Amino acid sequence: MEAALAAMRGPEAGVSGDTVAPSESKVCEELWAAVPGAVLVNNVLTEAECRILAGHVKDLHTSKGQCKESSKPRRKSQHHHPIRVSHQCLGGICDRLRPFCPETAGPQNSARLTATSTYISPFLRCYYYKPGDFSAPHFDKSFTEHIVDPDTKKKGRLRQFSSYSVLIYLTSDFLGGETTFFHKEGVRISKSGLTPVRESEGGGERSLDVNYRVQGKAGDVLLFPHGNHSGCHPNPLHEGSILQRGEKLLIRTDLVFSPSLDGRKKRRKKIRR
Ligand SMILES: O=C(O)CCC(=O)C(=O)O
Repeated sequence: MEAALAAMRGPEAGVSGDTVAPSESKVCEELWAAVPGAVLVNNVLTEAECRILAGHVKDLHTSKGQCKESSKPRRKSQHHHPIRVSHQCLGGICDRLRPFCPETAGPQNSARLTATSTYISPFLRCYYYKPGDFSAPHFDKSFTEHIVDPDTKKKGRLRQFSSYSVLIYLTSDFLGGETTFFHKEGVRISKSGLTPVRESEGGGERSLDVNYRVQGKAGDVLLFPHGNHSGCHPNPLHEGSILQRGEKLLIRTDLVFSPSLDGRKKRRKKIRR
């Protein structure tokens, strides 16, 4: 996986001489209206790159076996295995996606995208869905990293956090399996804050009101907001809808932001007032 990602170069060329020309998808205005902050970018990866990465995702699933339900169930279904790669191997995809990424964590949050080559989290969740598989409705959680005092081990200020999910679609030849966003007005949320209550009561996704469906194709990348940091876009309720035919493979990661000194000063001033 690491080598396949490292082989991806900047926007001008993919592997085996194929060129990529990432561009905002035609559906972007509609998508943004339904899910503020979301952007679908087409042609970020070439077909060859998708084939190679999909092969690695499948190998990972073969070597690690079936995804187990976690002992602390977060969702009814999870069809991914996580892996950690180096920041260096993500340089090519960072270059290709940069023009489509938000500068700050949210419209009213001044935290800035971390350095050019490290703003995509190297923690990758590799999904492999087969017919009948789905990811139940949920909210994505922001990861946070604090400065830790080396002596006391106490957590200090926030060093960085994620506020966007990144879905890299690797296959197209499937039916169903959309990334579906729901209206969340009136939906009761579980104590964890990550799933609707109805899911655990057995109602499932069928009781939710669909807001927008994204049918990602191989090479497309979907960015959408997540977490609950102040000043960020609302966190959309979504699912990986049930796959009817074929195989859906994708890699999910996050965009990472660093709180700006300015933002911290402003917050301190507000507190003092
Ligand atoms: O499979 C999908 O389309 C969605 C995956 C998902 O919901 C997630 O990674 O948070």
